[in-house]
Amino acid sequence: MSTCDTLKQQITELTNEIKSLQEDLKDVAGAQKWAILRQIKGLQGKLTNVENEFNNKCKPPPEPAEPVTLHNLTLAVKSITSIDDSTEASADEPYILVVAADLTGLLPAVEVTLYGPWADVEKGETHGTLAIPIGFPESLLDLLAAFNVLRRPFWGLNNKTPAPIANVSDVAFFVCVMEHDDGSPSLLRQLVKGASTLAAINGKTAGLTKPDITKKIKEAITDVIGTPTGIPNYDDVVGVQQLILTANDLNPPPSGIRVLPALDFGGGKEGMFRILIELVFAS
Ligand SMILES: [Ca+2]
Ligand SMILES: [Ca+2]
Ligand SMILES: [Ca+2]
Repeated sequence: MSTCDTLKQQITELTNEIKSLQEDLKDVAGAQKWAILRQIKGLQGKLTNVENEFNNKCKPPPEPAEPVTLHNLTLAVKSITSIDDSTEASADEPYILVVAADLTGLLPAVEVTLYGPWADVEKGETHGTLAIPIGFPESLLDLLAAFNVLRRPFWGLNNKTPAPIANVSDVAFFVCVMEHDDGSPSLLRQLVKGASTLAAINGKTAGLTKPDITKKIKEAITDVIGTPTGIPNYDDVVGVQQLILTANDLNPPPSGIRVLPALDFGGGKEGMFRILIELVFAS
């Protein structure tokens, strides 16, 4: 008889013994009752020990976890809507910087993608990004970008290739909305990229957890985003928000395309803008 069979038998015997003593309780009183109760308590202790031993030695190994299916996907800014305009006289010219960080490598990788500025955005208007036609020659992209805000993905980090996200905590995304005046959006992009890359690498080499590295990146962005990049009228910060994905976002819907919940920015004198982010599954 195997150890497990022996233990199983002991469990049955102890359980039956306890049951029959509990039956006996009905017919007795006083000291006799207390004696039986003590006996039951002792047997129950033994039963627990045997059950624990059985569970440790004899439980079948857990089923291997379902292999996680990784999907290649892109994330990009789909549109910007002016809910309320800024207090300045002329139409707004919002632009967006998206900071994307992959925290999985030995050293984290960071890219910052610039969308816009959109010229002449009035209250109530929605301006979309232009989806790059499939097979569009890469050599002509800059030409296309001269007249349109392109829907270049901010994920994968090469602004091009769909890439998987195994776990939502493996990545950190921040969306920064600016209002263009005399500043330089491309210079600000470089400043934000430098600061957030440094924060990510410092956090990683200091042994911080992914959520703590994410916090450090956010602090670095907050510190640098208001840097003047042109005079006399500095570009204005409308807002900075973390884009948080849920595990469910990573499951492809039947259409393969998911628009994430809207992100609203501002509400003060720099206006209020609503940003939509599109997640497209390539596989
Ligand atoms: Ca302004
Ligand atoms: Ca402006
Ligand atoms: Ca300004």
